[in-house]
Amino acid sequence: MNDILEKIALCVEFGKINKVSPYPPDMKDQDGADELAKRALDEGTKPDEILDKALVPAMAKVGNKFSRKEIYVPQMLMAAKAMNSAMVHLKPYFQSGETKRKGKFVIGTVSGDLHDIGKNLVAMMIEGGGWEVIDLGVDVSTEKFMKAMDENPGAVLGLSALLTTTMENMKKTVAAIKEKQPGSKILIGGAPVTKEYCEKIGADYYSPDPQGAVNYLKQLVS
Ligand code: B1M
Repeated sequence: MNDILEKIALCVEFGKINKVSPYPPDMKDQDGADELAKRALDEGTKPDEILDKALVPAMAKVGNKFSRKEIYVPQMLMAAKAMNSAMVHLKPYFQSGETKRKGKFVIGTVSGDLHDIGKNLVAMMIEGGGWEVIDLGVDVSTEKFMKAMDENPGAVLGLSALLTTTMENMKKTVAAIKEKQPGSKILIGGAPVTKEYCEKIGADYYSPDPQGAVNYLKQLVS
């Protein structure tokens, strides 16, 4: 890997957003993911190379450290922010169609549920994994999920629920989507959700954490 890609990867892994960002203290006054991604593009590095060789592996490292409880939510959010600051420069290329994404991922927190911290982490990690993420937000009705899936054929659907009461709405959404689009893939997660519940409601996969979600999507397209 070339020097600038290695530096971008380190910035993302350790949450160095830009030069003025004081975090992490041992990278103070150094360029962050923001400046380095812009420079890499200016020097002719392809956007998909920055994504595949720097951002994706760095976010995978972050996800694995989080799964192993070596880092916690704040560090993961800083890493995701650093990744987003690089993505700002890459997005125009992806949006113009010049560079292809791996696929589309529609995500939301189910109806009645306002918790979005975990859902946002999953969305960020999946975006860092090279997917286009359509984030419908919180308290998303079955109808809204169905509309988004209709508008984005072939998209994988992700449902998050944090309350035992709203898990029931997950079941409703899964049933409605599977009836209309039997071939669609649905991934579910959230603190009260389990593998057994996933099997019971006919979703395709349960992941306890963002990295598991990224790995599931990765194997869908490999
Ligand atoms: Co709420 N809340 N809350 N809350 N809240 C919980 C979930 C609760 C366990 C607290 C408790 O009582 N101990 C409890 C639920 C009890 C239950 O149902 N069994 C609870 C309750 C009761 C409530 C209210 C009803 C309280 C009230 O008003 N009486 C109310 C409900 C509002 C509503 O949604 N309608 C409520 C409100 C809130 C706040 C608004 C104040 C706030 C949410 C702010 C926000 O999200 N923007 C809040 C918070 C912060 C929490 C706790 C403290 C933290 C949740 C969190 O963000 N965790 C929570 C207690 C706790 O968990 N310690 C609690 C960190 C986050 C990174 O983890 O979301 O689990 P998590 O996501 C993980 C995994 O689950 C997974 O990846 C993430 C990273 O590892 N994951 C997925 C998540 N989604 C995934 C999707 C996937 C794959 C993996 O694929 C698609």
